[in-house]
Amino acid sequence: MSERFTVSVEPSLAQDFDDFIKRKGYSNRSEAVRDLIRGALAKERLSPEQDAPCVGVLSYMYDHHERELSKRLTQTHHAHYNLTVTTLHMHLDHDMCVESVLLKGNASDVQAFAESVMARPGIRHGQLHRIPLDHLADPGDMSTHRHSHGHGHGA
Ligand code: NI
Repeated sequence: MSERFTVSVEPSLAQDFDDFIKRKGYSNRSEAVRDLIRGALAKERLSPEQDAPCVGVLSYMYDHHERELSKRLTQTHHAHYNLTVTTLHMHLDHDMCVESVLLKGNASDVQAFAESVMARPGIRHGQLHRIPLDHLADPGDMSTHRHSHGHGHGA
């Protein structure tokens, strides 16, 4: 079931929005508005104040010949086994690797872990995407993340 509501905006804003919809490829205004609402709500849920449970997708590129880096990355992942669900590794060529790490935990823990990886020397193009889980029927099922948040990261 959908709920309908009417929004009034000035003509120039409506024109800008319609141009945006065309550029992004939305089929209609409703779909675009739904995405914008979801985006705004998700941003708030992922804020430090609300710190919702979330899944995170962290990806980055690195040179596996940097031996210390590979070793330390593995150590970091093991130290946070409660956050890291799985890692996909792609050998791009003789030197470079791309990894995509699926994370599950509270928004702030996922963010802190991702930042500690992305800030490491040798890590390139690091990026984190987080999706809040509170729309799920059972958002509290954090099977890989049993402890409460707000602690240090010494697991
Ligand atoms: Ni590789």
